[in-house]
Amino acid sequence: MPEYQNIFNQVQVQGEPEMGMDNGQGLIGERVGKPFFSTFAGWVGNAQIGPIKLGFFGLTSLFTGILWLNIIGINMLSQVDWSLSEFVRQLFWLALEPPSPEYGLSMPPLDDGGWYIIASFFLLVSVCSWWIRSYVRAQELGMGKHVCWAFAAAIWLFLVLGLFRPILMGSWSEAVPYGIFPHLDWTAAFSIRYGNLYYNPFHCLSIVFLYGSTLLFAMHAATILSVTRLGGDRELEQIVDRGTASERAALFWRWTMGFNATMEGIHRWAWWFAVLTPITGGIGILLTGTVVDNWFIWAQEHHFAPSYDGSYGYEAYQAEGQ
Ligand code: 07D
Repeated sequence: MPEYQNIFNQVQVQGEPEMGMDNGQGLIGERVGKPFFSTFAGWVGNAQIGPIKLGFFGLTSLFTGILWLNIIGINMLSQVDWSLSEFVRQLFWLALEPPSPEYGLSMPPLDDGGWYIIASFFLLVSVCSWWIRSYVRAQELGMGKHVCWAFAAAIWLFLVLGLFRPILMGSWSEAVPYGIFPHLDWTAAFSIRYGNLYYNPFHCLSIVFLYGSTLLFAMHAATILSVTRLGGDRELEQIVDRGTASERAALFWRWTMGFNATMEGIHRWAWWFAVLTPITGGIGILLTGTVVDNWFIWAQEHHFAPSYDGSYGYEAYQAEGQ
């Protein structure tokens, strides 16, 4: 009887559903849904689906999240005269836009950003409830709070984009529109309006950590997969029964680049790289328009971008001011 599964071993063992530890807190009764098995899920992870524990914050999060999505969808439908086929055809271009600038931080009419504010309020409640849920779930299982704090880093960038920066700029019109292409157009317009975001050093840092995360993820995943035939993916055995797998993996990197992470340390590298992506990104966005009005000129002032012959950029800007 095979006792272990991975992506290369598609023999899926199915028995009584695993209900997990109760941790002495009587949690089992609060979980909902009759567990079932999915062969497809088993190919990419664990074959058992459910039960799930929703609780107060889970339900609040789902409820407000669905409200947010529906307010956006119904507004978009109204923009195409309630035609379902046009809604589908134009979906990628449709948007629920933030209020016009003249309303500042006041409540605008429903059809000029009012629905956007209401939808955003529900999204805020939804995301925060999901964060609380991640904290409480970890607490009840006696775990560390690493997932919650990593999620909080993403929420920091989300709050900077939709709440903190608009408040500092004095207008909800600064927030990001809801819509597939419209939110991408917003990033391009934002970049151009503030003199090219590539010259924002925090955008640079955020990209370093974003790309760095993918590189680390690939290195770690490849390292572990390359020693699965020696049991390297069997995490419990690797801890209690030291074998040749992770030692060999570690040696590979020490011989390849002179340094190797440890089994614990590699996960700290991964956590910090991932978390620093939105932390640095949020700092960059918060500074844009509030402290720095033009990143290209900022970069020229700090000898980070070249000034060329003075016919444009910083020199031209200074000459204009005289
Ligand atoms: C967005 C925030 C957390 C999200 C949460 C989720 C819901 C509900 C709904 C399931 C990801 C909320 C929940 C919405 C879900 C359902 C139904 C995290 C987010 C909590 N850039 N750029 C970054 C690159 C350019 C611009 C970061 C590269 C141009 C702007 C990242 C390039 C322009 C902003 C990055 C490039 C421009 C960014 C995002 C290349 C014009 C930001 C990090 C190669 C297009 C954001 C400082 C992240 C930022 C950002 C990468 C180019 C504009 C590193 C690789 C020059 C306006 N860019 N960018 O983790 O932080 O996002 O900037 O050209 O605001 Mg950029």
